[in-house]
Amino acid sequence: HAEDGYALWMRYVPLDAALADAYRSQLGAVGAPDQTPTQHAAREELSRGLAGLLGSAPQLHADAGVGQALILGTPQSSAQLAPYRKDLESLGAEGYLLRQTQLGGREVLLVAAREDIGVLYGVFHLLRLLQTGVPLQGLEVRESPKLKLRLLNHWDNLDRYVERGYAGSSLWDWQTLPDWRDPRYTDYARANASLGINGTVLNNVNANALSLTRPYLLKAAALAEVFRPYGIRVYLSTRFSAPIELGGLKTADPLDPAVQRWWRDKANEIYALIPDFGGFLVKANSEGQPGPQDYGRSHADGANLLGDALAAHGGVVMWRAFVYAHDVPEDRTKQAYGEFSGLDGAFHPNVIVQVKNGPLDFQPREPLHPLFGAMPHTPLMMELQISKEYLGFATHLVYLGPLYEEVLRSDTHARGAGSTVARVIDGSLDGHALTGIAGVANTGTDRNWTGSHFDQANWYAFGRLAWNPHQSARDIAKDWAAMTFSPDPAVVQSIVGMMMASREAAVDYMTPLGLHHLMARGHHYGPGPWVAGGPRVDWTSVYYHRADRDGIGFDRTAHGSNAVAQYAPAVANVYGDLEQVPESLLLWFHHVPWDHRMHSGRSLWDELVGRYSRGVRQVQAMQDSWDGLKGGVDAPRHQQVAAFLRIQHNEAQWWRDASVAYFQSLSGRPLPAGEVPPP
Ligand code: GCW
Repeated sequence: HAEDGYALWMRYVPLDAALADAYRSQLGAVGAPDQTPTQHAAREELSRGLAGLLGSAPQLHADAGVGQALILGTPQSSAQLAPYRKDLESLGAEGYLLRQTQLGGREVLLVAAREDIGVLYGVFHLLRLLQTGVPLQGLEVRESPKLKLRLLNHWDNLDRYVERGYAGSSLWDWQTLPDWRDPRYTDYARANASLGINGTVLNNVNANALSLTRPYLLKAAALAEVFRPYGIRVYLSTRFSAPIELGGLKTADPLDPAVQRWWRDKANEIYALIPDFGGFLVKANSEGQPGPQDYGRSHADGANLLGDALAAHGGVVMWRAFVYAHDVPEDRTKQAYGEFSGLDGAFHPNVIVQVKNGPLDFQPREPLHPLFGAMPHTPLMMELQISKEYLGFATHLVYLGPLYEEVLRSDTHARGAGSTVARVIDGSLDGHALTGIAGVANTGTDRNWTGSHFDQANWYAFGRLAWNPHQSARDIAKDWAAMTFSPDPAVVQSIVGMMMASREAAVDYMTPLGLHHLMARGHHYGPGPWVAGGPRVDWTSVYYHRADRDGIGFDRTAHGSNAVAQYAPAVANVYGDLEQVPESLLLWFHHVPWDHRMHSGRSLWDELVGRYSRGVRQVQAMQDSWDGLKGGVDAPRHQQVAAFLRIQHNEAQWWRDASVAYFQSLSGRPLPAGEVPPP
């Protein structure tokens, strides 16, 4: 059923007749080798796509020959592509070329690559062009990924509960693996390959050591086999204390030879079962997880222990920088930098440090993480959250493309202006070959994969930006809307308009002007700016907003926690200066009196209330746009999105009213006229 969302952006529904005719004449007979599983996958996808879009499957020939209009392959697999060997070499192991050219006096379209996986990526690219109605005349596309590791991180537990997951249970049915390979695993691999995602960490970073036992490794090996033709490697989150829990050792001290031997043996066992195993992801000494500091060792000691165990096999360690201690001596946003910046250069070559986009925790808006640009001798990858833990779960329509784009384009100034986060993680700023990005997956067993139709866009946008972090969130939204809903330009325009405004709307009705972590305790859904007390001060809201009768905001300037000093001077000077800080981050960095004059001329208090109201109005505007799409979008999906928007509208008002009432109890100021309707 094309309307239930299962097909994601690979719906391949019939194109407009004139367009289909034009394409058909250019794509009739196809030469595509069928010797390897990846070649097979490319043929299958092409057939499926063309059959759906054009109404008839192409004639597929295993040998490229005369008269074929479309030729798929590598210089090895297709003799006709041999002259392109040098050119294709330059595109690397995963790159590809789409080119319309003359061959034997005839027009042909080439989907060519150095390796089979590039051909599969090229097929997905070609199908995207057809789905979005791009003419093939004179086509010349040269693509290769800007990042090496393009990964999903699943926070999936072995009992199939997904931590911070809002789309059902884990896709991995551990109980029936390895014998039963749910066809959905293949569709998962297709979806990822369509974006160029080339790895998946199967289990939660809050890891259960059992995932490293033989029965679970056999299950992971079965998944790896399903994913392999699609260029996707399997990785595992590891529990640092596994040598104790599984190996019966007395310690997990990284400098202990028995511990080192245990990890080496474990790595050997894994690679015997999964020869292309990707490596380990580790959360250590954070939120109660075990780690090297338990033995007085550093993060580098811990990471290098695992790195050394994997090195002989070509595996990598992704060591997370999301750490904070139990006793909070100071501003929590400063802790990761405090623990890691001094270790720059101390990590072994197959270790990469995985840093969240911002210094706190996946808030609707955060400044860039200060570690970006601060560790030039260490490869850093970025972790984004696709699952909307702090952004209304799967119910609220919030397109995260603009959030991702904002951090990627943020300038660290580490090597002067233009030292963007994108250039830190693509390795170009400091000359690193090991590069990467990870997204915390939003997938689950829900029929539509992500819990809502629009949350598919966040998986999509993450994947496209992982391939090339310099792309535009708006362009990506256009492709997604055309492929997922309708290529009709009016429909696309309206949907893209909704998507592009949606993130700022959520910021406005949840945490405007740089406020953060005001969600209800624990589950993080709905407002809780009053949350105080409890086990940890940095799990409360009052710790972050610091509102009182005089003002609001967290002073992170030199007069306060001085978190600004963790940034390069050019950045610190802007953020630390009340006159220069962007208003979007004002209360992240400053404690400001309620009567402070804002750019609008209004007082901070009036502006704050105004932002909450603007967020609600924006949701209303999304509802209006969506109502206008009745008939342009199929009824089942239209109805569900409309219902979710009603929920979002109610809850945006809930956020506004609860937040404004709470802050008013502190500010003691009247509501500005016309902003909040009387109850
Ligand atoms: O965002 C917080 C989440 C935790 C998560 C942690 C982390 C996996 O609330 O659920 O644990 O971050 O990233 O480790």
